[in-house]
Amino acid sequence: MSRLVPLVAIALIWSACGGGDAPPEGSATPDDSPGDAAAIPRVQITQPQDGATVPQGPLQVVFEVEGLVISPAGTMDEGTGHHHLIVDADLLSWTDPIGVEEGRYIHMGQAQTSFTVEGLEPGEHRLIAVVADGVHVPLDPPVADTVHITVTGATHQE
Ligand SMILES: [Cu+2]
Repeated sequence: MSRLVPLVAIALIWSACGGGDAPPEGSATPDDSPGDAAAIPRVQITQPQDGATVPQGPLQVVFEVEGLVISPAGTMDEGTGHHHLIVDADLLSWTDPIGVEEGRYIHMGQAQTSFTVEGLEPGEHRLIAVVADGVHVPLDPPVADTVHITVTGATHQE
């Protein structure tokens, strides 16, 4: 019976974002574009940088992409997606919609390119950026980045 829980969660995410009944179009696109390696989409967390030590307090996380267009949730055009930030948690699936959990699984559904994380305790933390499509399914091939940071407890000690 526990299988029902994730299904319900997915259904809620779907309806909450105005997802309609767009049919999947898995194999409709012929792969006739070899030599496109330079255009592979990528995302990078540009702030904070990997390995950074930051003071405790609100932390602005900034995302930059190449090779795709950041669009609001619900947009299903090819080559578009929106940012997701996963704080101290794992991406649970590359093929299912990313869930919503305050402070852990965060959707930038209005095409934001930064997000301010609050409440990080002193210590090590991991931030994962994932770009997903209009219904929150991670892009294929994956567009993701991970940074590890350390939050210090002592602020303004200079
Ligand atoms: Cu999303």
